[in-house]
Amino acid sequence: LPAFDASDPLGIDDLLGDEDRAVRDTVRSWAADRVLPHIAEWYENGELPGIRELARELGSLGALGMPLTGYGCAGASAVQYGLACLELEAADSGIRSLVSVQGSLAMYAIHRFGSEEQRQRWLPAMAAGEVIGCFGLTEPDHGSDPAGMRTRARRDGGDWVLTGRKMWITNGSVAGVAVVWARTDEGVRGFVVPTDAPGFSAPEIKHKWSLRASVTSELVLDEVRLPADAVLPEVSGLRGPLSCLNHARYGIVWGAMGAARSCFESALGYAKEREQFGRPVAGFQLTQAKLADMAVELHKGILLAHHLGRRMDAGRLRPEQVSFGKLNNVREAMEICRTARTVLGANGISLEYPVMRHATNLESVLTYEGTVEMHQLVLGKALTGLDAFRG
Ligand code: TGC
Ligand code: FAD
Repeated sequence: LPAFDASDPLGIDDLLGDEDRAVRDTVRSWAADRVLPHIAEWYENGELPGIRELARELGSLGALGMPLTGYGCAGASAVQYGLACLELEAADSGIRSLVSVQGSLAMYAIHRFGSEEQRQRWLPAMAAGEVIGCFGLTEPDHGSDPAGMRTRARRDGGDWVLTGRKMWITNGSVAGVAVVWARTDEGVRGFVVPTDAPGFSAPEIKHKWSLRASVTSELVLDEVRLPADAVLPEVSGLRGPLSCLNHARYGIVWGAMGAARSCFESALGYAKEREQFGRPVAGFQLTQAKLADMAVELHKGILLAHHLGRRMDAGRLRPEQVSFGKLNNVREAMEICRTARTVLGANGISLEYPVMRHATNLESVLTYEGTVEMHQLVLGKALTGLDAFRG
């Protein structure tokens, strides 16, 4: 029998091929080199300095729009994209967010629903990380229920004119292009908005106590005039943005386990070193129970992510299954981080260790891309056939 591997107790590595391992190891070593030495400082300062350089490096790695094909994208498998998300979020959720929004939301929207001209214009530069994208769906008064959005696009001669506000938009202030969803006379439509368009501004949201190493912004659209071909031609209705969300949520299923792995490793290492009552705290049964439970949920979660990845690669992944994964893995990741925090005692609250940073990040991850309650209700509807969203 192979030896027991504390970092892979279920032998999940056996599910990977050589290329999968190469993707995982490349992203892991990039994050170790470019993110981990600085992340505590960035987090403390509430900034992501050098975001444009980081984006270009992520582009060189092929991490932007990774599973998309053509237009400079890597054409990787869904499993490989997932492995990359896990490694990036093991460094920090903010870095995975940058990649999710760029690839799974902004680029995916243009790739799937855009015209050939839109794809040619934006995707190669976005895949290279030369242009950063953002995705504006949420509004100040409409988060979980985007069907109520107020941002409006009206036709004026051959042009579109957009007016409204989007809120909590990742990458907003640094984006060169925004995919903005707006109400029109023909239902909800997506618009590709160059951020230098007159009337567009993206003030950064400050005072966040989560996702501090991530740019989060408001988008203000004040009579932004766009040409007729700014609309994404291939979709109308909420199916457009919600299809993009499936892909970003899928990345989070993996990513959350990265944050959890980092916390587990931190707790295990600490418990073996830290002595109390004359012995390592890892030797106490109560600590071992915590470590065992954390390992069980961590590796179950990774296995679930693999399963969903294989379904996505086979073209058989249903949105309800993505909800299943996001609901479970983010919730369990939070539990793992909180338990890890207790194992580290007072040091658990220090930025010297990654645990509290991951735990506070996961508060956002639990809410964005559909709150935990939305995913419970998606599953509840699938299980019962009854829609509990509206009264
Ligand atoms: P409903 O009536 O059920 O559906 C409307 C239309 O959409 C279709 N649809 C989907 N299509 C693809 N994938 C899905 N997951 C879909 N869910 C629904 C549906 O078939 C229908 O199509 P059609 O053609 O028949 O019209 O919609 P509803 O109004 O009842 O809402 C359902 C609900 C609540 C699940 C949905 O609104 C929802 O998911 N709300 C949560 C909103 C959300 O997740 N926002 C995320 C914003 S982006 C973000 O957070 C980025 S953070 C990124 C980062 O930094 O990492
Ligand atoms: P609300 O919808 O107001 O919900 C408040 C509470 O009520 C939640 O607990 C919710 O689950 C619950 N609730 C609502 N309706 C029901 C119901 N029917 N039944 C039971 N409970 C219900 N959005 C973007 O479009 N693009 C981005 O790039 C983006 N990035 C983000 C980055 C960060 C750091 C954060 C924190 C958010 C980001 N978001 C983004 C917004 C995010 O998607 C929304 O916050 C999320 O969808 C929830 O919306 P809300 O905050 O308005 O909460």
